[in-house]
Amino acid sequence: MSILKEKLKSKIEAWRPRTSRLVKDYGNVKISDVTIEQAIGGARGVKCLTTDISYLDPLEGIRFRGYTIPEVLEKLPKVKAKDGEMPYVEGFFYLLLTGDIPSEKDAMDVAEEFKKRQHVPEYVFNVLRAMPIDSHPMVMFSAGILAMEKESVFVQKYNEGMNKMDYWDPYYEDGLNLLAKLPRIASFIYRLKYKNNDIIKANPDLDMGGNFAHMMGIRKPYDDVARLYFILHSDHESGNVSAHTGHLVASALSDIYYSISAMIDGLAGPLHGLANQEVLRWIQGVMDKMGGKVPSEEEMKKFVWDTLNSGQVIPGFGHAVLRKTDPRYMAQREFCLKHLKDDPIFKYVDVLFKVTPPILEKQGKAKNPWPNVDAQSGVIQWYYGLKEYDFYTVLFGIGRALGVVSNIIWDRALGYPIERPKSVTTAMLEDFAGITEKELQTAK
Ligand code: AMX
Repeated sequence: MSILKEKLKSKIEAWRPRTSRLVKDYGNVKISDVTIEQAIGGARGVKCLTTDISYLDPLEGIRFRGYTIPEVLEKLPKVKAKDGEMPYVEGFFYLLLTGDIPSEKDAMDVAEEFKKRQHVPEYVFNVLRAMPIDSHPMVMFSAGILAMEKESVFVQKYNEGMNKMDYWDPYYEDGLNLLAKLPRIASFIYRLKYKNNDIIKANPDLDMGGNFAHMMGIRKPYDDVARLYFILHSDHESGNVSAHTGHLVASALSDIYYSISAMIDGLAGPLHGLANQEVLRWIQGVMDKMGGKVPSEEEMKKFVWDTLNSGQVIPGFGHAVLRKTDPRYMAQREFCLKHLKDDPIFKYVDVLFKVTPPILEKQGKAKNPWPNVDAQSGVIQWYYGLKEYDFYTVLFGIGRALGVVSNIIWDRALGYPIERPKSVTTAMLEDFAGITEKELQTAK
């Protein structure tokens, strides 16, 4: 058994009594109320999911297994490659799954596991080649993942008959098999779609981030960009659309391939992961109008107001939970200030950072006027030559899969049941509100 799996097994065994005790002895303790606004408004703030992989504080931002982003970047084993300053993604996955900071040996052991599992069956590429070349890359990514469903170890073991307590094991096998293949599938889509089908073979000596950069055909330090990007986008607790979708689908014991394909579909919405491509599209629109010149603050304010006045959102700003600047934004901003501070698009992003929050505050609608992760990520990709911005959400998807796979393995390990919240009707809500039949008739 690998170091990671051995460690995970002991963690699961130690954790199970805590969950069982809470359900058995304290199951009736109330942790949240639900208002009518929450029942209609997307369950915002209702505490009804459990995860230990990450926690999102509205003011502090995300912590992965209790560690802030700067702590994660500082504590995890760093890539030894020349000029590398980012940690191994594989070591980060060890942290997500076990809750412990890995030693370098632990991280390298996971990297070896990923290398062993990275081969993608040829039929996946055939499926992708058969799709219309103008399909959105997120559609292709989701389809490529789903095409591999027949490889599921869980389905095979389940059909043979297995104990519920052991479900996590084949989910772990499926999860690692899938994660190891995602960079290959994603880079294949990129090269097929945008680089004239000039596919670059994997380099078995490289780690996940390094190999991804190699297969994309983008030079250093893009390997570090990939590592940072995958880590930052991995997890944002359980309630966001992509994480929740993955968890929900897997709760029906649909295997990892179904769950992660569905997760990708949820991520593809413009209010969620697609916002990173929308940010670049918005900036490009402004650039066209400005003839490439960096707008002054006054000029940028006008563009922001024009977008708002036409009833559209400013992509990359606002958040359902956060109430301050996203630390994932800040980590990428720091990277930009170090590596590309004179880049024209970074200057656009910088001016937007200054002018947008006060405008959103003045407009008074958005509960959080501050930038989120997506406001900054596209500019880095663009700078390193990845200018096909409809591909950006695929990068987000690779990262998000790390967190969602970790969550799903733990869901099965702790025996979380099939998810089934309860709906009510509008009439029931009116009844809760004490609105009488007479009032309803008068309102007509
Ligand atoms: N620009 C303009 N209006 C905004 C806004 C923005 N960036 N953010 C929120 N608002 C508006 C909402 O559309 C809503 O308007 P309405 O009352 O007319 O429907 C109002 O402010 C209240 O919304 P909220 O409670 O502050 O936000 P929410 O929880 O409903 O939605 C989010 C959160 C992220 C979808 C929203 O802020 C948004 O649309 N942002 C722009 C898209 C974006 O950047 N998405 C990426 C988020 C991060 C991620 O998941 N990757």
